[in-house]
Amino acid sequence: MKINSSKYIRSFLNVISLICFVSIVFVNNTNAQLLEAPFENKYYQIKNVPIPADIILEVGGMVFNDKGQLAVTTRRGELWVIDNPESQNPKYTRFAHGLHEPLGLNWKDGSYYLAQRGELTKLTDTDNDGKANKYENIYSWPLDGNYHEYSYGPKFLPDGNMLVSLNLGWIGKGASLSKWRGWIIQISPEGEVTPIATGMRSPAGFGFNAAGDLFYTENQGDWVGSGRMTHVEKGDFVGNPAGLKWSSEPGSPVTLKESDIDDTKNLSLYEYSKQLKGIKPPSVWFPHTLMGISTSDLIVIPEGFGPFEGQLLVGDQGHSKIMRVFQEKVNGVYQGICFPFREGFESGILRLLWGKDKSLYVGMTSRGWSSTGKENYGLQRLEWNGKIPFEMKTVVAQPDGFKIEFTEKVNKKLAESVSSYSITDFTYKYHHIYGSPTIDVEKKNISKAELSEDGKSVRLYVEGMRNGYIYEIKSELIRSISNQSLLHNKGFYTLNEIPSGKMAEMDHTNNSGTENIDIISIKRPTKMPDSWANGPEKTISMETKPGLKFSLDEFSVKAGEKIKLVFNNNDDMLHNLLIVNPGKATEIGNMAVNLGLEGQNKGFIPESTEILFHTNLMQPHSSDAIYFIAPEKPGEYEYVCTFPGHAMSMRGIMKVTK
Ligand SMILES: [Cu+2]
Repeated sequence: MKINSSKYIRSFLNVISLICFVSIVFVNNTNAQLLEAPFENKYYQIKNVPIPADIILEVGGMVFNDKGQLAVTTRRGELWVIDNPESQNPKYTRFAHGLHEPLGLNWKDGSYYLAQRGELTKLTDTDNDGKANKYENIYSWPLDGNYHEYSYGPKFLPDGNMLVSLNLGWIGKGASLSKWRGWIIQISPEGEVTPIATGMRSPAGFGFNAAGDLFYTENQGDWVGSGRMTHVEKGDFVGNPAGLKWSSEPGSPVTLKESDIDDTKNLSLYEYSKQLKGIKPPSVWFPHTLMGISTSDLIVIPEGFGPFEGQLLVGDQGHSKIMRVFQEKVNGVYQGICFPFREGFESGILRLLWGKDKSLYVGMTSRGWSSTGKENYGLQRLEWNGKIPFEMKTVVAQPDGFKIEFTEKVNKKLAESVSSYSITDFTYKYHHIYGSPTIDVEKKNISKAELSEDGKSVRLYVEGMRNGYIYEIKSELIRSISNQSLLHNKGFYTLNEIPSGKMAEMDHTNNSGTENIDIISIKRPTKMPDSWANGPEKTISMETKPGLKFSLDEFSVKAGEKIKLVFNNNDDMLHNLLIVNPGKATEIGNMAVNLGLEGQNKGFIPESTEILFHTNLMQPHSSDAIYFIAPEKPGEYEYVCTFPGHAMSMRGIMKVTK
């Protein structure tokens, strides 16, 4: 194995200290997020694949070899081969070790192929002893050593060439610190490289849809308002400008330069793509915290896994859940809708793979990244029991609305009542800032709902359809003819193209989102009161530390003391800090999650008298200072970050003493 040893060590140390998955680690520990699991379990059951106690199976890649054995690479650099993974007694054999965080695995013609951090490697067992003895370097790419330089793949193209996706590094923003970081590149079996597309930030999942077109999934971050998936074709630029650093290199099919990209302030990526040629907006957005928080693998649903053949399943690392995606092509452009599908997995989902028995293998890891599922790693299977869930099966765009197809016949009276539905559209800003509030939120008027003759589809007539917006489509009051409620009653449709004819006017002036989410509130006193002639009596300096924690677990103040609290968000994700009454952190955290679409605009600060003071919702590497008088009543007050998913771990105690 050819590895530049000094870089290897440097990078390895960074891995040990790594703080986050693709820089977004929004765990959601709220119980609210798991309410659907018992209902989903009536149709899709999660089964454990036993893992021996001495194996730390932090899944990075998974593939079945031609003997039907399940092969798994781990973030610890091992490759395990598992016999009978569907049984209660699977047999694990270590095939290789000493690999550098391989986050992908494939198999072809008797060899494994995997992306280590710095190279594409072929592993072969030439003497048939069950262990790799031939390590071939197919191609090495340079590494800076930054912890965030994850590498994924490979995926095979029909012609035998391979695709690898390369994460950006993170230096307070996404940065392409070495060549082709932020790109998907193609590598031939002989090691010849062809760059394909850039604009990737954290491309943990990529693969092909049923038609064989390439898609990749992206995680929220700088220039990326929310998780999303994008159809990738050669020459595309898909959003994060850091990788454009290399667009002038020989072989680059991308013509845009980094300097071509403006920080648009108020435009969505879609709107900007209409102004600047060469930008590819996503086919489907996964609204942040509403669908998931860190998008991972994508895989086509085969026949025999419910009524969704040909659709896609997409994993979410931080929410330990799987989403379902239906896409259509309008005017040659992909667009479609995402729905919740199955939550409640035991750790953070990174990899999805179909078994021969039509069960879905789910490979998981959350060390340093966190996830709703509490385990550090895991391997589970998802089985379908043959029962058809009552769901919105597909949603297709119409010139003036949508057509929803259900998996069963629906109650006609409810289906034809417009009040059974609600539709709201919105979008995200395209800017250098991490994430985005939802902007231009508009509740739509549904003028008519028509049930089809077969009783399974409803045509909704929606006024004011807007290209480039994300549509939250809820069918809360719909019932099947057997009076069932929908298993999931909402989805998010990304409308890139309104089909034929009628085109709604786009209004570029109505960008009402709050810039930088500067929360104006008397509970956020950022100016020292004039009466504090001698300044604060005590200054508390708070930062973050890895694992979704504040730097201080507790601090003490005296009742009535004049306090300056400085919160320096030295992390690579968004955080806030709220001081709340004793025992109220969990309740306030849940209220923040329930703000839904409005959450980010409000800085995830709910309205409650239990909140005493709070900071802004802080961008990475920014700080906020607040001035307040400590409560007169002694007690153990709490402070908590209410960014969805953080509240359970990111909290501490403010002891107020006499
Ligand atoms: Cu936080």
